[in-house]
Amino acid sequence: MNPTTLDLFADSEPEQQPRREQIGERSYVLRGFALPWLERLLPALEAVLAAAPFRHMVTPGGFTMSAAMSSCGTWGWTTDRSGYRYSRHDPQTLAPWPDMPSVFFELAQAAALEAGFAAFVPDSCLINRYIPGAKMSLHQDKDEASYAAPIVSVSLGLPAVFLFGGFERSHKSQRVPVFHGDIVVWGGVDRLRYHGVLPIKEGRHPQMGEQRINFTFRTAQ
Ligand code: MD3
Ligand code: FE
Repeated sequence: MNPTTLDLFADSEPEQQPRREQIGERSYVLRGFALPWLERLLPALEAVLAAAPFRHMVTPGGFTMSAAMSSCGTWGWTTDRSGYRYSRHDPQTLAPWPDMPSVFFELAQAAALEAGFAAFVPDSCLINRYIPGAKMSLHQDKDEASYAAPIVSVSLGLPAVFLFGGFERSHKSQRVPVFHGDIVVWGGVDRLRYHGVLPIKEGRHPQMGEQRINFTFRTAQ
């Protein structure tokens, strides 16, 4: 290689992984999208959890969910023996759910835009905490008043494998690994796809410790 050829490569960047992976017609994984936001996101998460601590909720069938949950925003998703619903109040404290921190809202809106969904206005953020062994069985998100808005999911801490299924529970699922800082966005024709989370493997994340935290942003009303 002569010096002229070297100069052509002098300011080239190392090869980069694609930052946006399409997993469905209108579903994307945005790798590492949340990382630059964490410095603002984590203190805001602490404040929400101080007002609305994680708790385990019970399904209508009487099973205790393995993921612990909290919420912020106008509407919090809850479940108990009488069913799944969105509520303005935390059933444990009887107080309104904490306001959605502006950094949560801005991150969710920026991620939706990156995936082609303009003007996403989430009014609900469900916060799920998984310890090793915790999982979420295959389900559809169907408790919202409209399915026009996308859903934005932010993963922090230990890695997980998402099951990304079809429109019937029996359809074969893709397995999509997600890591600290990744965001998954889906909407449009993919809005009602079955999905779930395989049991979290043992491990310790350097910043988040022995847990995975997921934010699920939705427009409930
Ligand atoms: C659907 N939580 O709380 S969404 C839920 O990791 C929930 O805690 C997940 O499902 C969690 O209702 C985050 C997972 C997900 C990922 C990709 C999908 C759902 C999807 C793609 C299409 C449809
Ligand atoms: Fe879901």
